[in-house]
Amino acid sequence: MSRLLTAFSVLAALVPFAFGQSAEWGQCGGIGWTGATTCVSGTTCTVLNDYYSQCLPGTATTAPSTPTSTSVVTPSSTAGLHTLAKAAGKLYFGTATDNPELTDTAYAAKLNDSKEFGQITPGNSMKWDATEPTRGTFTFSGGDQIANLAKANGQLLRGHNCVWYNQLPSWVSDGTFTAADLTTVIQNHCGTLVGHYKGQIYSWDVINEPFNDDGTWRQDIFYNTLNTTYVPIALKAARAADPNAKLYINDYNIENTGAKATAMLNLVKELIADGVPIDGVGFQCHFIVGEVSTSLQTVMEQFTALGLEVAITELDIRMTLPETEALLAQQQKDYQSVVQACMNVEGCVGITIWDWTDKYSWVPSTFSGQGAACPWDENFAIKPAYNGIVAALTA
Ligand code: 9MR
Repeated sequence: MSRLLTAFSVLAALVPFAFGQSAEWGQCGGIGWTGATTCVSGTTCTVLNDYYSQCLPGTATTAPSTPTSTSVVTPSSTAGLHTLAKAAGKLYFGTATDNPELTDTAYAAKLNDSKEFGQITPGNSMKWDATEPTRGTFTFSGGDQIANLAKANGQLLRGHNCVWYNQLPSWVSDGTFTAADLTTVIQNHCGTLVGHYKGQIYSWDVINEPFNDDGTWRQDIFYNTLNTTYVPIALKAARAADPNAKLYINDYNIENTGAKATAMLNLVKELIADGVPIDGVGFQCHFIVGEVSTSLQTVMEQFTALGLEVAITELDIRMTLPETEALLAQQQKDYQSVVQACMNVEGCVGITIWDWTDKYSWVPSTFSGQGAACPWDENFAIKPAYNGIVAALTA
């Protein structure tokens, strides 16, 4: 390995500009890497592991050293995560994906492996901006691509999502609506979207992220125009459009007991009391290494006690880079404990990770300096986290 790196450095030194320079956060070295090995000014090429060096902000105080992390990880089971989840009585182990990634053939090959993933969620292509960019004009090509993939692979499909404050086209987010008008807009959007995929979807995130972290309602176009009534309006439209799809409300930071989880519980109780269709609550589980919820099982049980199902819908566990052996070991424990919480709750139907590889994780572009949140690394090699999941699925 050090011989490889040395050869690389010599080559890079001889032709310093031959490959151009990598951008901040870009790759700048590692086994098999043939791109740029120098970084733009203000960043330093830092060895994160044998396979990946990255342009991190700042100037190096010492030369990059031989990495201590990432010995090759041997899977503790080769059965596949979905196969193990099924054997343990769950409906699925799945992953989010996104349309641009599907042109990466090595990525697609793993995604299509239904032993590993028995369920997929489109990360973006069923959202409002993608499906109804102008009022009354629907475009389903991106969503259809993922739906067709799920069908071809025999994977369950999770619809994501009907009503969310984010990724709205401006005609919705900046529109001026009467309550009656926005009611029609929501009914038409949810009805047409859910209706288009009728019979193809296991569950829909009908409502996504309705609450602020303090448990108050998020002030968006829907709440500001319709107060809380937008929730039953959307759920009823979805039910009418596909009576067999499980209808969910999905959110983050409801994984710990507290104001936000309580707000969700109260909403669900009210919906049930009012006879509004609601089948499940999704726990996104975007966590940080060393800080995963310790009350996830307890909160989930509060919802299953009401007769609902629950699911882990967007699991990833990020860390401050660079990754180290210690962080990866903690991440393994964290993945194990989160998956174990679902295993311990009968009504927790399955677990979805928010993409399986660090190569396509949303984390680095959202949280500067953080990443490595997925169970597979950027080169599609499993990380210790994978064995943490296996341990929970086979406990
Ligand atoms: O993974 C999605 C990413 O590609 C988008 O840029 C982002 C924009 O908001 O949305 C990401 O997915 C989010 C999901 O739809 C809802 N929960 C949080 C997810 C991560 O941001």
